[in-house]
Amino acid sequence: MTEKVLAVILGGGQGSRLSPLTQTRSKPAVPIAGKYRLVDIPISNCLNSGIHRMFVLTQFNSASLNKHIKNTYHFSHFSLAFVDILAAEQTPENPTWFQGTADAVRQTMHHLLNHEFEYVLILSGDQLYQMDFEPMVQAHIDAGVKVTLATIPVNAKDAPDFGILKSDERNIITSFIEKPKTNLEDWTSDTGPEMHAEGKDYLASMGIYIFNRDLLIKIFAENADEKDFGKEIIPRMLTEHDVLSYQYDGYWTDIGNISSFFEANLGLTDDIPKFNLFDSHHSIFTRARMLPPSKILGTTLDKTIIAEGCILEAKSIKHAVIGIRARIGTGTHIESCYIMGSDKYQTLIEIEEEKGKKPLIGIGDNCKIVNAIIDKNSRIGDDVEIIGGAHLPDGDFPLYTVKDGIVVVKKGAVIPNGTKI
Ligand code: ADQ
Ligand code: ADP
Repeated sequence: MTEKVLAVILGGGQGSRLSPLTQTRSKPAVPIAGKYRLVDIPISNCLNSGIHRMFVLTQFNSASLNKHIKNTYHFSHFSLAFVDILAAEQTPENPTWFQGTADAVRQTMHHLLNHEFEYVLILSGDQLYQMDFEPMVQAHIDAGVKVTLATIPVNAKDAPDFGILKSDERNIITSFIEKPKTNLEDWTSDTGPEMHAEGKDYLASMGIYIFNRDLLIKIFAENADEKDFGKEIIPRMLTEHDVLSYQYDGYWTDIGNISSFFEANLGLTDDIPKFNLFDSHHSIFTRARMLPPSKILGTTLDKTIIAEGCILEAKSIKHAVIGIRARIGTGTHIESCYIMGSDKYQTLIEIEEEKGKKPLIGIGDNCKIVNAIIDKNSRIGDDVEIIGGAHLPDGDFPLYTVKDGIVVVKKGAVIPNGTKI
């Protein structure tokens, strides 16, 4: 696998769907599950599948992404392994940013071609799943095809958000439509009895592709105006080649917008989470930070995961993900929240100096926070109420954004004592 496959992780376009989390950082650097970043998921899946050479394509490069990759993924000098970030570059031939998923790969192809490989595995950067890519590569080789798509059964509600396809008895795709809005009934497939029982009658593209090296070079040479895999390249491939559908039946979810990101994070607190961080065969890797163990004083905790280095004095924390170095003051209630934590601790001297002048980093005393994402390094004062829910209309404000009833407090925001949202 290591020598045959090169992975390309699509790190995100404008990132507007995950805004404001992507206002100051690139999408792959968005913190997830208390201590990881989005990019750790596809990278870990590759490493667990024996794929050790990866490019992360990103629209804009951020200090945090570089630092995270540089500090996390260290390989032996004697191995071929690497994780390299390729940010959209302006060159005389390419005066613009990446115009779409295929354009991103096209514009960085010259970097890929410096390496030896037979297959390119193209992955999205905003999906939560633990998939072994080896059987998919093997199925691609065994079928003798030049393009393979990973596919997954979905229900009628989700189908309009995906590329939907139909395939024949050899799993060769016979038709494909990107995000169908009408005539869904024409697109049902035989997804198997278990999937039908769950109402998952449609076969969706997971946005995960394998291309043979030569074919990818040819595609880009011949069709310079095609910018997107789902909209343009895949539909055309069907007319020219056998394209294999590799059906995956494990847990997989897109986390490209605020509500799916929020649900996926809170889903980690389920009794048996669908995305299992405790599975040693599918470890998710991240930066080893050498943080102290979390300290909890007088807090009632329920259905909560807590990362390292936190100081929690809250009254209660229920159904929540608490990220690294989070500090939560006495008398505070937290429910259904993702608190990302912070990048540093304040020193005792800083705390003394700032006390009474501005809220400290973290969440103050006697607050009530429900249905919210609190981005890193924010300072939430005392007696603050942030109550998200269906009653709140969507909107973007200087300190926070509301999307689908979820309040997202922006990175580094200072929320004064007594604020009510
Ligand atoms: P979408 O997820 O809607 O559909 P898209 O927005 O093109 O597709 O993004 C795919 C991935 O590429 C995402 O991780 C995104 O962040 C990244 N990306 C997008 N534009 C980029 C750019 N300019 N530079 C770098 N990265 C970029 C696709 C397929 C569907 C399929 C779904 C499954 O088109 O057919 O069903 O994925 O999620
Ligand atoms: P993120 O994408 O996590 O929100 P950044 O781009 O700010 O954040 O980078 C985060 C990294 O920068 C962290 O790993 C942390 O070490 C460092 N960092 C950020 N802010 C500070 C700070 N105020 N003091 C020290 N280090 C910081």
